[in-house]
Amino acid sequence: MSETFLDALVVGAGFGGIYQLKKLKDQGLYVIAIDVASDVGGTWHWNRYPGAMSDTESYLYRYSWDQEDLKTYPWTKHYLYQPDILAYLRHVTEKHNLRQHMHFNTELISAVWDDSSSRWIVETSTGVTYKARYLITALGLLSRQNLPHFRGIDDYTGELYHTGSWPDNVNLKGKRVGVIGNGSTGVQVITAIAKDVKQLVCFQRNPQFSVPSGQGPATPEYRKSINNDYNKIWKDCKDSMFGFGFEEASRPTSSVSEEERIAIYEKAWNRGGGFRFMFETFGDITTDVDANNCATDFIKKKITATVNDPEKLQKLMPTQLYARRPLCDAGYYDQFNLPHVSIVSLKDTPIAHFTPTGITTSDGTPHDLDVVIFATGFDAVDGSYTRIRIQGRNGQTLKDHWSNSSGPTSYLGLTIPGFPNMFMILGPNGPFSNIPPAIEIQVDFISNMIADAEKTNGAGTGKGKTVIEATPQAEQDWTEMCDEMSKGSLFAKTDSWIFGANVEGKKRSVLFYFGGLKAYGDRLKDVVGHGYQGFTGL
Ligand code: NA7
Repeated sequence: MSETFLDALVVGAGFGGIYQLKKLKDQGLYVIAIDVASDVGGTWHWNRYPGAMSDTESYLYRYSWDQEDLKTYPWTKHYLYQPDILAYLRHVTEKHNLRQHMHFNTELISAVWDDSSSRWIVETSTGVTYKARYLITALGLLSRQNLPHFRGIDDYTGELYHTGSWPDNVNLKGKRVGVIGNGSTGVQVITAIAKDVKQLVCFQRNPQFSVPSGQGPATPEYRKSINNDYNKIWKDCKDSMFGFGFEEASRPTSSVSEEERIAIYEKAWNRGGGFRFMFETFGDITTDVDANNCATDFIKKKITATVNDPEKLQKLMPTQLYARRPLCDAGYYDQFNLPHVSIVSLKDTPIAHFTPTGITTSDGTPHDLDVVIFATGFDAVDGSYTRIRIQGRNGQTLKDHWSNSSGPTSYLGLTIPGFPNMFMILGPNGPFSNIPPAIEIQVDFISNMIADAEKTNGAGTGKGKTVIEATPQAEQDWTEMCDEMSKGSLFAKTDSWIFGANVEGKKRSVLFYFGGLKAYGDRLKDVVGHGYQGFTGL
């Protein structure tokens, strides 16, 4: 048991935590980052399943602030696989000497605000208590696994994995494998393992739309052109809605002839990229049902042209709007032409129960399986928070605070009244966009705010009493605006983690700010320009 007094504690050593740690170190604060994992990486430490890949293009799935690194750090494909991203994050950690300020295998057990000392008292699994003036949580959007319970699951004697905590050295070769779930993860894992396994049974609740990823080698010429343009690329990225590095279309679907429309879809299909297909072709796919239908007609024809078996085709054919997180793949639908790959529609025959040897569906069919893979996603966004005890003023926990409102709330996706000096990276109602640039915008804001607060206290003295807190009104206004903004989006009309509608018993509510990255960044500048509007203590 020991106590460590800190200026700031960063919780999490993924993309957000690494950058936050660096910023506050550079500002002269005494700061430590902790992580339950044994090393850096966050999401990319845990999600080691076969085929795990970021579908943000390589040149933008990184930090923008190290110019030298941007131009020299090697990448050879248009998208990065999990090992590439992990290697990159380790490299950044080493290059900037951050590891010495990180404590791994350290789980946050509770964080309690102490009014008398104006510090967060953070208990950890190692027995060390941190007493920090600032608490910055970089817990990740997608870190708490969704593990649905099925009857008899404890009796199952085969191997069982969730993709979000994939162990090393899993061998699927020659085995009978079942995969539950077909979101981004399921599509990636199914595509990656299909050829190697003896039998693959895909348990699918709702078919989704997936387009080709366009993964492939990035030529030296391509890399050179990116390098020459990086300043503009990052500016354009942060000035865009979604931050994926392309110009988002504004033209409505109906503004072009049918022939032209098909040509635009076809071009996007051949180029590849889920975000590109959804946001680079037409500006109204996710806001207008007719536009959405035009896009889905096109994708459905592609699925039909790919899948040979009429029964499999019928099961794979989506019936909902194209308004979940867009998916892309490296030949997902093709895998179903392999005779040993089958699909079970859980809409028709739900999982009845597990048995010692596999899964039995409601029609009584036993599926004998050596391995079952849960690609069932995450209790996203607020799920990362409600699993731990974070207690603010007056003994109120974050869980209480959120259960008293219509859902998880925040001011700017960053702070919550009653939880002073606590800042969330990617908290509820932060921007719906490519993650690394959103993280940078938030970390820069938090760091500047802390720097401004420290000016009156003297950095590193550990004696500061600055207490920054969002006002309840600011939280309410932000939440109402996020709610209102989301109503125009078709994403709100489909059930997915983006609205908390994927986990049994979870309240459906808005979890993102849908105004886009630029508007979000502008709003933060505005808040600063108005003397930290919506905050007290500065
Ligand atoms: P997702 O996108 O939430 O997908 C989870 C999948 O698991 C999806 O197909 C779900 O079906 C399915 N699921 C969830 N619960 C069940 C139960 N109880 N029974 C059967 N099937 C179930 O998670 P991912 O990991 O794929 O992706 C999450 C994000 O990570 C992704 O958006 C990227 O940003 C990275 P459903 O469609 O809900 O019917």
